[in-house]
Formats: sequence, C-alpha cells, structure tokens
Amino acid sequence: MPDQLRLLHLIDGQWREGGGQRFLDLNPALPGQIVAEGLEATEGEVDDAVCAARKSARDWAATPIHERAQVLWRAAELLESRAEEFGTELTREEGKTLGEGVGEVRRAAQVLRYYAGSADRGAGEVYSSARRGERLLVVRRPVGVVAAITPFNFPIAIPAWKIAAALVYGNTVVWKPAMSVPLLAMRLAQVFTEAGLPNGVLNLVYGQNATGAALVGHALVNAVTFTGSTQVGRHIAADCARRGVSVQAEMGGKNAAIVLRDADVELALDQVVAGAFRSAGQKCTATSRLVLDAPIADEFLQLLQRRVAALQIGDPLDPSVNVGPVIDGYARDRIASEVAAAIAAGATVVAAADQRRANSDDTGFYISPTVLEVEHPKAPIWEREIFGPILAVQRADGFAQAVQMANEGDFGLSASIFTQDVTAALAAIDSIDVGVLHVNSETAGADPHVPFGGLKASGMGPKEQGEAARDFFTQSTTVYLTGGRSPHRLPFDLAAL
Ligand code: UN1
Repeated sequence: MPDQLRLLHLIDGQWREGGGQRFLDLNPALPGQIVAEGLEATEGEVDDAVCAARKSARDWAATPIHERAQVLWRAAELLESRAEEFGTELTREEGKTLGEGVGEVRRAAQVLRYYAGSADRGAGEVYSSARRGERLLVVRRPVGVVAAITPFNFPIAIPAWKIAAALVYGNTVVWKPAMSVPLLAMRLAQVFTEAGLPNGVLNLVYGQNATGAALVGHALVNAVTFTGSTQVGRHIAADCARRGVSVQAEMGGKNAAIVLRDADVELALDQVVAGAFRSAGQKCTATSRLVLDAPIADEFLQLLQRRVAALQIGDPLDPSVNVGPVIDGYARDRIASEVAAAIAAGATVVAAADQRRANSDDTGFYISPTVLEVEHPKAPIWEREIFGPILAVQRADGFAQAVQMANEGDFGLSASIFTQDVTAALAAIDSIDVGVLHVNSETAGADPHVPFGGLKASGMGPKEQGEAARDFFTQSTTVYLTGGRSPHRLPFDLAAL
C-alpha cells in the first residue's frame, strides 16, 4: 500500500518509485501546499509497464467476463465507501468544489457498476445464413494492450470510464494521467488492486508529454484512448493511423445554450449558470456560449447578472463556495489574457462575480466567472475553447439564426436548447451539429449507459460509454458456423423432428 503523500507507479502489480524527475501535486487554491509528490517514469519504466500489460493480456482475456466484472463490482464498493475521503483529495488537487469532488468519486463507482453489468449483456450477434445448417455469429474479442491518456478536469470519472470498459472487455491497460491530478489516479489504481485485479492488468505511470509519447508510440500498444485538446488528440490519431493502432479521441468543445423566447426563464438560468460555472468551467462539455432569442435577451441578461454576482468564489473545500480556482497559474493567465483580448476587441462585460470568500488565499488561481456579450460573429472568444468560467453571449433573431450561431466554429460536442415548443426541439435534433444535445438541461453531463462524444473537431473514432465503448474496446470476428457434416449425411432426419 503506497504512502499517502508518495506517488508511486503501478507496474506489473508492484508499487514502484519512478526513476525520473521529481514532480509536485499542488493545491490550486493554496499553491504553496503540496498534496503529494513523486518521481516521473523513465522511458524504461514505460516499457516495463507496457511489457507487463502485454504479458498479462492472454490470461486476462481468457478469464470469464463474469470474473472480470467481479473485480469491477468490488472496486465500485471500495470507491463508494471512500467517496468522502477521495472526494476531498480530488478537491485539494483539482480545485472543483467538495460536492463535485465527492460526486465525481460516486460517479466513478456508478461507471464501474455499469461496465460490471456488461457481463450480463449481449456478447455479439447471431444472423441467419443463406445456407442450410449454418449460423452466422459475430463474436467480440479484446483488442489487447490499451494506452489511456486522461485529462485533469475529471481526475477519476474519465479514467474510470476508459479503464473499466477496457478491463471488462478483456484488455490490459497502461495509464498515464494528467500530471496535475496524480493522487486520484493512484487511488483508482489502488482500489482496482485491492479489488483483486491480477498483476500487470492495469499499470499506472506518471510523466509529462514525453512519457505520453513513449506510451502511445510503444510498439506493443494496440489501441489508444485519449481525452484532451483537439491539437494533441489529432496528433496522436495521426501517429496511430500511420502505425495501424486504433484510436479514440475525445477533444474540445465550445458548447452553446440556446434560450428561445418561449423558454422557462428560471429553469434556463439555473441550467446555464450550472453549465457555465461548475468546475470553474473546466469541462469539455461546459456551456461556453449563450444564444439569446432577441425578445427575451435584455430580461435574461439582467437576471443572469444577479445570479453571477451572487456566486461565491474561493477555497473549494468551503461548503459555501460555488466556484473554485482553475487548475494552475498557466491556465489562470491564459484565461485572463483571452478575456482581456476579447474586451479590447469590443466585447462587453455583462456580468461578473466578485464575491471572494474571506478565507480564500490570494495566491490561489482564481478567475472570476464572467459573461461577455460579443457583437462580432467571428470573435475569437466565440469560437475558441477557453476552458474556464467564461461565457460568451450573442443575440439571435429567432430559431434559425440561433441554430446557425450554435453551429459556428470547429467544435461539435454538446449543446442545449431551452424551449417548450416540441416542434423547435425536434428541429434542433436535426439541425444542431453536436454529439450530445440537451433539451431544457445544461450542456454538461454524461450518463454511462449511452454514447458520449462529439462531432466535427470534438471527437475522432468510436464514441465512449454505453454500447459504443464495446465497439472500441473489442474487435469483432464473423464466424460462419456449420456442424461439419453435410446436411444429407446427418445421423437423423432433421425434417422429421
Ligand atoms: C461531463 O460533462 O460530466 O473532459 C463529462 C470533459 C469530458 C467529460 C464531460 N470528456 O469534460
């Protein structure tokens, strides 16, 4: 069992110190505070991890899926029983509020249970044959060794939905988490080992981009699952395509909420505020654009201004805080400069939060939730992913223009439409180019039993979660099955039975 503050790699079932550079896991609300520390993996250690995954792949694939699922059930129970403890650690290293941190650990448990349930679901398909005495089967087999690269913003939920899916379908995994959230990575790996996962089936290595490159470029890796920026995702996908390695990349978003003139304004306000500012806007599914139907725009902005002004910013462990810090100083400075550039280019601040909690430390990486109205349809703040608590607003003249605005730019992850008009909702389904559409709810959120992922520049390869996960984490073999005897030479008369 690893020491609380020491970040150890998990390689072939052994908790090991890395042989590389020292790294620190810092609290973004109190940057002087070290949450945990460790040493990065060397390239040799990445190789050890991949070789361990390769070595254990055959046995794990041959283990009945119900036994593999048992490990997931036990891991889910362990997560559930430690949700408060791990949720607090999550908040300390990532900065989302404690409620969100604990909620995310519980969500990870729910994800594990969903995949454990795969053991009792269909394992392929059966088709009729055009020939007598034959059946056609489509069976599913594991892909082999999966490399998982995960982002900082969901330190345990995203890893859970990649790793649980990979494992239950019989693959082995080498995982490199984002370097700002290594502690929750170790916690998830720990619960898997405590739940009885055999050595080498899940391996965990910490490191920067070079470690990620050594992992995804390793000759023994068969598939890569990635969540992060579009730039990195496309780079990985191109490299994988060259080598014939399958890849799933879940990338950026610039997600619009459309509020039509007939919407329930209070509901829309609640959902827009939650979608834009929970997790300090650091979700690829966050609401980062608001399209207001012109007749209600002034009223909506006035009410939004009040809601935003009431948000409490500060240490996310304080239960009265609504918005914690962003992940690090680099993110804070980048977001601040995007906002300054937008204002210099003509955007107007229509709402901003300024309620800093007294107990929050000024060195924390805080960005005030801000709503900016933009006039120019091609303004960078309208099209670029900012990944912070920043909401850009435009006014539209009715449904058609609103949809056009929501579709602007390269991304196509999620969108919301607020309306009570079924005709408009149905038209939205066919005309908003996104992988996830919410009608009268916020743009964020992803249930484990349905596909999750984006269109356009937001996604590449099969989607995550639900049955879509099975498509990525297995490969199919089509079997033409006959009994080996000609129908004329059966030892009985089939027609007479
Ligand atoms: C959610 O909206 O709850 O990185 C999940 C992200 C997405 C997951 C979003 N891959 O924000």
